[in-house]
Amino acid sequence: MNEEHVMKSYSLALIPGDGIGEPVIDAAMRVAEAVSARHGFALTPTTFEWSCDYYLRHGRMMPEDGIEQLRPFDAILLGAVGWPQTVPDSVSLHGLLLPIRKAFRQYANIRPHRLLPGVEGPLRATNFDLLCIRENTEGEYSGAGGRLHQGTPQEVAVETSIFTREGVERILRYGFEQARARSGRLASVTKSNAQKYSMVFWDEVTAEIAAEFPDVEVRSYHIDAMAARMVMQPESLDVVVASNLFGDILTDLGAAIQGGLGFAASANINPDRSAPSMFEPVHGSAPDIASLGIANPIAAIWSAAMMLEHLGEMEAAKDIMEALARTTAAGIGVRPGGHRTDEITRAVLAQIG
Ligand code: GGG
Repeated sequence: MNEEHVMKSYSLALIPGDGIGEPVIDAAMRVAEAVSARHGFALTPTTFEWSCDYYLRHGRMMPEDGIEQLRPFDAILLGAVGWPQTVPDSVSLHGLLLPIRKAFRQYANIRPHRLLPGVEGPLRATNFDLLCIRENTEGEYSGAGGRLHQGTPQEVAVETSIFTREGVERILRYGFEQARARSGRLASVTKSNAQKYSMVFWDEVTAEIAAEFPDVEVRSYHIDAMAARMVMQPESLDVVVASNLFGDILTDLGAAIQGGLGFAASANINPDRSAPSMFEPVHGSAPDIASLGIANPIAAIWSAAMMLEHLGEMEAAKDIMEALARTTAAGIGVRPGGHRTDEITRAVLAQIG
C-alpha cells in the first residue's frame, strides 16, 4: 500500500486594504511562504479587496455577509484601513476592522514593543521588552452614542464607553496568563481617579483576578503615569494591560520607542479559537508615502510571524523573527525611507535562505 504524506495547509484570508496595506501584505506573504516551504506546511491565501475603494463602488467597506465569508479561514492577515481623502476614517474603521474584531471575539490585541538589533529608538534605554495587551471589543470603541440637533448651536454629541464584567475579566485574565508565562509582572492601566465608574470597576476586577494569580506581581497605573514610565523607564515594565482606547494610544507610544510604526506588529487574538484571529501591522495606510514604494514591511512581516505562532508553527515563526533580526542588524530597514519595500523584503528572504 502506498503511504501518502498529506501536507498541513492553512487557509488565510488576506485583506490588504488601503494605501501601503497592499505592498506590506505582499511582502509578509512572500516571507511566510518561504518559511512554510522550509517547514513542510502550505499556506492557501484568498484575497478580499475590501477597502475604501470598495466602499466607493459598493457603499460599504465589505459585503453584508463579509463576516460569514471570513469565518471558515484559519487566520486573517490585514494590511491597513483608511483613505480619509475619500472616506471618513470613522466610516472605514467602523465598517471593516472593528466589526471583524468584535464578531470574531478577538478580544486580546497583542502588541510587542522591543528594539530589533540595529534599530535606534529615540530613548537612551535599549533593553526594554514590553507586551502591551489592549482590550479589543468594547470600552471606548463600543460605538454607543449619537448626535442630536446636528448642525445647530444646540448640537449634542454623546459617546458612551461600555465595560462589561465578562469583557474586563477575560482581558485581565489573559494578561495575567501572559505575565505568568513571562516575567511574572503585570501593569494594569486606568484613569480611575477621573473616571469614577468604568475605571474604578476595572481596578476592582484587577484586584479580583489578581487573587487567582498569587504568583504574578500586579501594579495599577494611571494612563498618564504609564505614558511617562514608557519613556523614562520602559525596562521596568513587562506585560501592560489597558482598555481599547488607552491601549491604542499607549501602543503608538510603544511603536515610537521601538523606532517607529514600521516596526510595530499586532495580533487580534480570539483566545478560545472559536473564530479566526487577525494579524495586522499597527500602522495605517500612510497616504503620504503610499505610492513611493518605501513602506517598511517589517511590522507586517513580524505580524505574519505572530500568525504562524498562533497557528502552532513555532519554528517557522522563529525563523522569521531571526531573519528579521539579522536583516536589521545589517542596517537594512532600520531608518524610514532608507530602503525600498522590495529591498527590505528581499533582504529578509535572503536571510531565510
Ligand atoms: N493596520 C491596521 C490599520 O489600518 N490600523 C489603523 C487604525 O486606525 N487602527 C485603529 C485601531 O487599531 O483601532
